[in-house]
Amino acid sequence: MADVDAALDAAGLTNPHVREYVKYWAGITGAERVEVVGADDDARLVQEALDAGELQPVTGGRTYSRSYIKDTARAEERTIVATSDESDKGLYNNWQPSDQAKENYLSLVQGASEGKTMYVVPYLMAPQGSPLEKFAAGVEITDARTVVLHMIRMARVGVNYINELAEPDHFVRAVHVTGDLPNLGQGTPDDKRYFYTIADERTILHFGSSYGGNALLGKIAHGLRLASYDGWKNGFLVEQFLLLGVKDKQTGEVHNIVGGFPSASGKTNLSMTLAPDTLGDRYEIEFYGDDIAWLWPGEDGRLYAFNPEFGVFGVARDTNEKSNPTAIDAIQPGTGTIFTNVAYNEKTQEVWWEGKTKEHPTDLDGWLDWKGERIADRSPETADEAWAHPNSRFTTTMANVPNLAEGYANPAGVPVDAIIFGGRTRDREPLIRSFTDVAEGVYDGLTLGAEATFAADGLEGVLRYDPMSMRPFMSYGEGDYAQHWLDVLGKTTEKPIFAHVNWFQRDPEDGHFLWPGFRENVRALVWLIESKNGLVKGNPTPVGMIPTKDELLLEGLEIEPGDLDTLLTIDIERWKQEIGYREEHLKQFVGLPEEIWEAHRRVAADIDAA
Ligand code: GTP
Ligand code: SPV
Ligand code: MN
Repeated sequence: MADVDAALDAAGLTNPHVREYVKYWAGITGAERVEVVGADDDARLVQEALDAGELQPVTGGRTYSRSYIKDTARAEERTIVATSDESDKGLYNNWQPSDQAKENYLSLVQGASEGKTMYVVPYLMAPQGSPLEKFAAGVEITDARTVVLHMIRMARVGVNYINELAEPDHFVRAVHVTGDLPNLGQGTPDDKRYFYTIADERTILHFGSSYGGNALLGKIAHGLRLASYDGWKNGFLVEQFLLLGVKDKQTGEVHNIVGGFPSASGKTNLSMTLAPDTLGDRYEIEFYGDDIAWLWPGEDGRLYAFNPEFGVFGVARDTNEKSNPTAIDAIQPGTGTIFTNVAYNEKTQEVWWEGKTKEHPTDLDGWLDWKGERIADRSPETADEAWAHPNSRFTTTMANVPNLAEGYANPAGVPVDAIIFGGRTRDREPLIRSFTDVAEGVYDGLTLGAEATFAADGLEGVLRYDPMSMRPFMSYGEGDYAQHWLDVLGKTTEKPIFAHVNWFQRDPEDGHFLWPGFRENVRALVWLIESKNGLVKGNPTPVGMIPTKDELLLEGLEIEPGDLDTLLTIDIERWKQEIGYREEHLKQFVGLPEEIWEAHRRVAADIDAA
């Protein structure tokens, strides 16, 4: 048994409630040692992980980690929100009574960390001094050293964040036990993985993974899922949103945009992007956040937002000098980046993923694929398999992001000028359409329909609705969620503009993307801001304003004229069909506010009349 008191004393962890919580779980899991960690421990822990073979070295002081082969993405069907109130049950949150969840968890983790170290990771998911700081403190306990190293990059980590809480008992208890990964029956009827959020007790209990959102509990489980429940009860919104500023270098004006796109649909890329060369003299994108935003009505009547995270857990695939030079800079030698499930060269200590370069390295010597298998030994049958897992990622801390906004850590947050939704939609959705009515904006978010991606196990390509991009992170009922959105925005006097964007429309014949995407997406954002400022009029349609060709800044854009025409028009027949699908979708939500139904009927009637 670990001498928990000695470990907590040595680290100067004085908060009595945290001490009690750590002791309780050390007893249950049977951890052999307890160690409190902070950001200062990073270099030592990296070295320990290298020595133990948990990480491999990558040139320039970076590292590589390979997760268990069946543990490479979030497992949505194993993710459960539990509370003591059955009216919290929604369509998507896999609700369970909390007693049942806690009992099952206790049986799973009894003695499960025997012989291991239990790391205690105190963290804060907010800029210090924020009005929402009260909801941001947490303590993850984990039996995986690589999880600690990710947390240090992704969150503010240190004992100071929990020793002096105004309410010492008000922190999130986040328990992570890895489990015996090769024997958990992943994806079988006897699956032993459970990822619980006990929302009304501010407790997270995860078992059976050491990957991403399943294991770095500050990020998705606290920062998104649990915090959205806190937000519902306390008057703020918590969303899977990027947060960026569009800076006009000529006038010095900055307009801030939040964007909800489902997992692996372009939030990191957009928030880190550079304006295309032909617009670069005029516009600049400032990075605040790429995955989560907390939003609240400010005293001046505007909507405010901040990013609770401290780093970026970005999809590696197709990240290259052309698509995202900023991201490439953020993962250079000297950044301390951890690469996960990409291909690795054990001789040269380099990494590679699909789309990093056009062709994979020609000299196969030393290369291992994401499963750790030697590429040079592949058989003709496996020769064409991807080298990197599609959900392979890089983890880098915020300070490495070259376009980081100066005020990213400002506790006051930034005012939000626009809210955009988007996803992978192969037809129907134009490049961008904008609207100003709040109910219509919320309605649009609730009916966000997109193709699922590889960021969740086994779902790639399935068309599904993903309200506000929150489907996997929803913590309470959708009707209440919609009402909460209306309430929060109802408290603002200066409303943001809304837009729906789509970078992923395809040619029905050959499947190519009609829009070149990536840096070119800035053109659509600039149009949106000009439209908010009344500088462009747009072309009115039943589903919002879309840009005319003259209004979009097209200089230097390479695109087929026919493709551009398709991107800027509405297929009314296809939209009529969509309205029927939406009706079925929205009917599933218990207690959907009448305002949302009214918005739906208005849009439907306008489409019918078109
Ligand atoms: P999560 O971290 O899972 O929430 O994902 P995300 O929304 O931040 O997605 P990210 O920016 O990492 O992009 C996911 C994938 O989409 C990557 O492989 C990108 O290369 C690709 N992608 C991003 N933007 C575009 C775009 O404008 N066009 C095209 N064709 N692909 C894009
Ligand atoms: C997502 O899947 O939306 C992510 C990555 O941001 S993970 O942390 O694995 O959830
Ligand atoms: Mn995400």
